Amino acid sequence: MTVMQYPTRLSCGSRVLDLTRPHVMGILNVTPDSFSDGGRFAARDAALRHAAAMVAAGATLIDIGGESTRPGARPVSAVEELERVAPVVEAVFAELDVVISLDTSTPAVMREGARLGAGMINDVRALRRDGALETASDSGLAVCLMHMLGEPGTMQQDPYYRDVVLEVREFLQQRMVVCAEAGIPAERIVLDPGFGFAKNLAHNLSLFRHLEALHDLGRPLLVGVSRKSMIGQALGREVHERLSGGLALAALAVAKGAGIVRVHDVAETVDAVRMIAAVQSAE
Ligand code: 9MG
Repeated sequence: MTVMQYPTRLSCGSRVLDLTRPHVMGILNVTPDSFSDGGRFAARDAALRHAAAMVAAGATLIDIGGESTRPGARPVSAVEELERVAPVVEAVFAELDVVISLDTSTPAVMREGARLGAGMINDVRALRRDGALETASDSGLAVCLMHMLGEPGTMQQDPYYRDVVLEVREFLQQRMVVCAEAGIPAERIVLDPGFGFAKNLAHNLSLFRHLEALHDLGRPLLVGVSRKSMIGQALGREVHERLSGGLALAALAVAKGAGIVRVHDVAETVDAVRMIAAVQSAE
């Protein structure tokens, strides 16, 4: 089992994450197909109830996103994205003791989300949209930089790597350099290899097997594999049948030293992570 040597705290706005133990991040999608029945306030309240249930189940971060990153998803305007996430960020910050992670690449959403209480920016584009670096820098928040080639709409069209582990590592290292130049120090950064983003099954499996190769970048790792197609492809399972595969991968990620796992099924994942902690703290 892997014991990591990271700093023990990650400052996330007004809240702090204790990095001496692994964390479970609950996914809260606020796209129209998730909580839209019954109007704006009903949608906000339903999202808040779901967030509260995930926190009660042990999530210490909630990742709130208003733009789907699935292949082929319709792009949304900054205004639309903000209308979806802002009320939910505000309500979760007011009601729940949890770190709010904002799943966005959009500077206007980062700025307003930070004002409303978000503690982390989770950007699948690793701050490559115009203005994102400067906005994230000014926010003072923690930032999760994820690896992806291209855009979500087209990223799965024949992705190619000579050496996926090396290239993902180089990409993340390079983004850390760019971040440092923009005033985002390493202490604010979390790194994510981006499972399922511009990667086929062989890439995903190889990257997972060699996850430890990212540790010497010196930052906590976030792993998101919950219900993803790599599980479907490896096991021949539909989306609703991927819990066991997802739990196995979440447990393996934590055993390999990941600091945060991003999941839909919080209660089950928290049990798996706690079980690993129990073994790791034994004599
Ligand atoms: C938004 N989102 C979807 N999948 C993700 C993953 O694997 N990592 C991060 N950081 N964000 C993700």
